[in-house]
Amino acid sequence: MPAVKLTYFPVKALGESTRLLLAYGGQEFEDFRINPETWPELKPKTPLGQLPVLEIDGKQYAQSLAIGRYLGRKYGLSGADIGEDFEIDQNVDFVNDIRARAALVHYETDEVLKEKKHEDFSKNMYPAMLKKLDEIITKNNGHLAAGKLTWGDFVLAGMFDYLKTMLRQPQLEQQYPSFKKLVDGVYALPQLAKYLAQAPKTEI
Ligand SMILES: N[C@@H](CCC(=O)N[C@@H](CS)C(=O)NCC(=O)O)C(=O)O
Repeated sequence: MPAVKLTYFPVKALGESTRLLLAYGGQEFEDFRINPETWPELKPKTPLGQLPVLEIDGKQYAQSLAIGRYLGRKYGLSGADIGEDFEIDQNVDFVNDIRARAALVHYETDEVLKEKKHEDFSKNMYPAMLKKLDEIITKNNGHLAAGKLTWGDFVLAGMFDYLKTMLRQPQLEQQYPSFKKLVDGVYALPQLAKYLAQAPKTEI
């Protein structure tokens, strides 16, 4: 078995999909949750100056979605053909668009502007995007794409708590039960049980 290490901060956010996919694939890995204080020292040694970074037998892989796509192919969680692969990429990118917009607000340092953006996005952007995501999942038998379990489901499940926090919608799953069903379905996969039993519990 290859030597595998996943380096990320001590949260789920953009790192959890990789942890879940590795667990699903039955891959033993070092789950290295770096102390943010020591990050500046490691940053220049990573491919893009960002985390997560997956290391397989000494080779480093960056970008959480590219890693998800790669592990999805490896563990039989990609599309049956290039059409399905496209659909997975498209819908994963859409989820990532929602995350990126919410992150624009969440990481805004000007508090006045932050609240203004939150109000604007909550009124003019999030509702339509979340409704569309609900439609996509409903159309795909409770999955993100291709009507079946794919690596895209792991992306949404892994970042779900982070997304809810950034959207400031702790009750999001009550409004959209389809989201909860998808996320719960991933976390209930028997292949993940061992990882989840020992993984630190984090809010995001
Ligand atoms: N598109 C990248 C985004 C990675 C990213 O923004 N990582 C953040 C943590 S969530 C990070 O490394 N921040 C520290 C820094 O940029 O120095 C991905 O999906 O992997």
